[in-house]
Amino acid sequence: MQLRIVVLTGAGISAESGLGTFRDAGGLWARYAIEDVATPEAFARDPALVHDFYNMRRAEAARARPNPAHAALARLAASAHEVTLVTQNVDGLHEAAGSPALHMHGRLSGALCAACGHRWAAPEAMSPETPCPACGARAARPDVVWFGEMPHGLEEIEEALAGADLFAAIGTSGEVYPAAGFVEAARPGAHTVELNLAPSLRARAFRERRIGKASVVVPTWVD
Ligand code: BV8
Repeated sequence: MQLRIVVLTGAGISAESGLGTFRDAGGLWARYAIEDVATPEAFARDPALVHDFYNMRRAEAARARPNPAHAALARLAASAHEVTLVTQNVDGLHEAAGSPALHMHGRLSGALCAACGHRWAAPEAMSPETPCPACGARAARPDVVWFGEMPHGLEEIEEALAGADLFAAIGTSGEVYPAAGFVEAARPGAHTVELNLAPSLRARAFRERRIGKASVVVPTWVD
C-alpha cells in the first residue's frame, strides 16, 4: 500500500559521517555561541568570523560521505511510497546519497548575495571580499537560514504533513523551531516515530521512538 511519508532529519543523521552536531557535548555550538555565528546580527557585526565558521564547516562537509542512514532514506525515496524528505542539515549528504531533499535551512554549498539576492555555488572559502558574480558587490554570505530568518519551503512542508500517513524525525534534538513543531502539524491520524540516539525534547509527542545510532536504526526502520 502506498504511504505518504514525511521524514525530517537533523545533525544526528550526519554524526556518523564525521560531522559535528550542534548540541551534543563538544558539539559545534559548544565551541561557538549561536548568537556569535548563526544570526544576521552576527554577520553584520563580524562577517569574517561568520565566514570562517562556515568555511570550516564547508571544508568538513566536502570530506564527509553519506552513511547507511542516508543510504536507507535514498532507498525509501526510490520506493513506491510518496516520500517528502525535509532536512535541517546544510551538509548536502542526502543529495550525495541520491535522495532529493528540501533544505529548509539552506546549504553550505550555496552562496547568496546580500545586496542583489543572486545565488551561486559557493567557492571553497568565502570572505567579506568575495564579490557577487552578478552585481559585483562585496556582500556574499553563506546561503543558509540563520536564527530569526524564514526557513525555506514551509508551505510545502506543512502541506505534506497535513496529508501524511507517517512522520519520522531522525537525529534532531527538537530544540529549533519551526522544525521541532512538525510533529504537531502531522495529520491527526498519522503514525509518528522518532529515531534518535537519545530521546529528544519532543520525544513524548511521538507515538513511537526507536533509540540508537542512525546508521543502525534507520536502515532497520526503512527495510
Ligand atoms: C524562524 C543554520 C520565523 C545553518 C540553523 C523561543 C522559543 C521557540 C522558538 C524561538 C524562540 N526564540 C526564537 C525562536 C525561533 C528560533 C528557534 O527555534 N530558536 C531556538 C534556539 C529556541 N528559530 C528560528 O529563528 C528559525 N526561523 O523561526 O523564523 C518564522 C518561522 C516560521 C513562521 C514564521 C516566522 C530559523 C531556525 C534555523 C536556524 N539555523 N542553522 C547551519 O549553520 O547549520 S539551526 C541549526 O540547529 C541547524 O540547522 C540544525 O539542524 C538545527 C537543529 O539542530 P539539530 O539538527 O537538531 O542538531 P542538534 O545538535 O541540536 O541535535 C542532534 C541530535 O542528534 C540530538 O538529539 C542527538 O541525540 C542526536 N544524535 C547525535 N548523534 C546521533 C544522533 N542520532 C542518531 N544517530 C547518531 N549517531
